[in-house]
Amino acid sequence: PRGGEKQYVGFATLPNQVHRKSVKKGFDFTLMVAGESGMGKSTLVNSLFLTDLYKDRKLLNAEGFVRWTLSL
Ligand SMILES: Nc1nc2c(ncn2[C@@H]2O[C@H](COP(=O)(O)OP(=O)(O)O)[C@@H](O)[C@H]2O)c(=O)[nH]1
Ligand SMILES: [Mg+2]
Repeated sequence: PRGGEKQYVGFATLPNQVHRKSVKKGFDFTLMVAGESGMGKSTLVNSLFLTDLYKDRKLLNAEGFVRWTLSL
């Protein structure tokens, strides 16, 4: 190919092909963030992915937690 054009065939470009396919089709992955409560884990993940991962989550109050634990 001429200078600057990307090559999509051939064994030598395998990493480029895999990268291109992942970007096009999407992929699943698991991320674990560990740390004390209030350290900024949720904020970090939300910032990285420009989203609000837990916007629908409701935190229970103390009474709710007791009832939830007893119901397990
Ligand atoms: N100053 C400062 N505050 C932060 C930062 N990241 C998060 N916070 C604040 O720290 C508090 C706890 O953050 P959160 O993401 O809920 O912590 P989590 O319990 O680890 O998930 C929130 O009030 C955030 O706004 C940071 O980088 N700097
Ligand atoms: Mg959190």
